[in-house]
Parts: sequence; structure tokens; C-alpha cells
Amino acid sequence: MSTSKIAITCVLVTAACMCVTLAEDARTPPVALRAHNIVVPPDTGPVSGLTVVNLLDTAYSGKVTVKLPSGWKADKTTFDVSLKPRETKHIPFALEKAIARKTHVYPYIITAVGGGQTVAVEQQVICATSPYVKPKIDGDISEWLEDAVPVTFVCKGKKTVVRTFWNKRNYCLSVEVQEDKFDPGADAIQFALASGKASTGKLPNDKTARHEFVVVGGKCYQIAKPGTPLGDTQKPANLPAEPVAKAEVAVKREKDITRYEISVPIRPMRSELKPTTGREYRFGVLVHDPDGTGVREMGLVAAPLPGACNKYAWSKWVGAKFPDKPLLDSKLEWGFCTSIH
Ligand SMILES: [Ca+2]
Ligand SMILES: [Ca+2]
Repeated sequence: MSTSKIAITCVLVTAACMCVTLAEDARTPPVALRAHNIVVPPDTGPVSGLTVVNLLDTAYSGKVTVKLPSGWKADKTTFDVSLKPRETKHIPFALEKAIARKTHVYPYIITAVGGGQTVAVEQQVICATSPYVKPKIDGDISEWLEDAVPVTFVCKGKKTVVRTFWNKRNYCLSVEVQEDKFDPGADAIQFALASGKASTGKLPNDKTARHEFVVVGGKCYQIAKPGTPLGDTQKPANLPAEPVAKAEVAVKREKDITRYEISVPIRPMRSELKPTTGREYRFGVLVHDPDGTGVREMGLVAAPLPGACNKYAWSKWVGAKFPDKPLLDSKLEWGFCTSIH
């Protein structure tokens, strides 16, 4: 195949997901490619990976190559891949040398040559990690600015920034929501935490694997625990009468930004999250802004693959306005670390 003829044509640019698919022609690409989030600071030598999805009803075999940021090294960067029709495979590799950047976003180019086509994807891979810090939950997020990794996404021109911490007692997050109007009774943050091995099922009798929370009206409520049939999560549930014991929430509004600072006890989630430095877990955030942008999905930052939406990804609750379409999964790769310094 002649790669010299490849006109690098941008066939898909989704600003919000910061990924660009570069394809040589207008044919349907045979595979979809995605690099996993980096779940601990990259200069600590983490295991990382790729996902390759065969989009065809026929078998695929090809060579997948990942071009890392300059100066980075991995144990392996070229992989022979054979996929059955519609099969998805995860390919691990270890970063042996990497240099952290202040932006915490890393450009990868992933190329698959096979089936008579070359597919090249440029992806801005995010570092998605929670340093060990105990914040003061008071609505002032200054302690997050130097010590947490911001994950930023844009929905209808409005910015959202999510940061996470963990410590002995709590899982903590701060969310900055740019919005024209703040309605304390309706604007909300929904977030989910699960084991690093968890995935979302596709059938109503499959069970949830996540702890799921809603922060609204200055309180934090738990709306799902592991083991609930997925079908039940789609009947809008009343929020529990009592908020989560020992959870803390502070909300402050400044100009057009609403700032949430949230902590929930980590102990009830210990068996799923196993919080220790270096451990991977799953995390997701939805922002509810019914008087503005509607539902915002953090999943957009992680270059979602085709088929990443799942109608069971998030639990419905009374008072929330969910779109009719399925949402992106609530289980992004995330990790516990000690510090980003
Ligand atoms: Ca604070
Ligand atoms: Ca709003």
C-alpha cells in the first residue's frame, strides 16, 4: 500500500473530544482506535494501553503503531492485531520514559495499517489521576489549583473543569461549571465511581458495578450502589430522604462560574475502589444545567469510541432532565496517585 499517497484529510473533528481522525479516503475505516487515559503521572512509568475495535463484519488483521509525544519511550509501540468481526481488543504497553507537561494533555498519533487501508488518529490523551490531598470543603478551590489535575471539557461553548483528590477518609472532587444562570434546586452534579475492572452491562438484568451520587441543593445523595439491576436504574428514582452521612458539599458562585467542592466517605466504596497509590479505578461526571446547556458529559474528553454510549450508563432520578439518547459511559479510566509534583 502506498502511504505516500495519503492525503491527511480531516474527516472528523470533534472539538469537545479533542480527537481527530485522519483517513486516507472516504471509505468507512475498518477499525476505530483509542488510547487509554494515563491514570498516574506519566513520568512515574505507568502501564497504559490502546483499544482497537473492528468495525467490519469480516475479520481484520493489521499493524497498529502508536507515536508517543517527543522524548517518550514505551516497552512496545507496534502491535500485530487480529480481530474477529466486530471484536474489541485492549492492548497494554508500559511507558518507560515520559515527561509530564503542565497542560496534563499528551498528543498521541495511532495508526492502523490493514485491510487495504490506513487509519490514523490523533488523540489528545488526558492524565486522569487523583493526588492524595485533604481539601477544606468551603467552596474556595485554591488548594486544588496547583495540586490537582484539571480535566476540561466544553459543551455548547460553556466550560466545565473537574479535579479529583483522595485521602484516608474521603473521595473528593471539585467541579467548575460555567453557566449563565445557577438554579440551586435544579442544577446538579452527578458522579460515579467503580472498580478498575468494572464495565457497564447491556442487559436490564445485568447488575450495576458503580457507586453513583447526585449533588443538588447543596446536598449529596447516593442513587445507586453496586448490585442494582440496570433496568431499575432507568426508572427515575426519588432522591433518598437523607443525604450521604459525612458527605460535605460547598457551592459558590462567582461571575458566570458555579464552583462545587464535594467529599464523600471512601470507606463504603473501599472493596470496589481499593484506594492505594497506583491503583486504577473508574470515574465519570455529568453536569446537569437544565436552564442552560442541558446535560454535559465528561466522557467526551476521553475520545469515546463508536458504541461508547450505553443507555444504562447513568441512573435516572426525579427532577433531572435526561436527553432521549443514550449517554457516554460513566466509567472513564482514572487512578490514585500520591502527588503530581
Ligand atoms: Ca477548599
Ligand atoms: Ca444552570
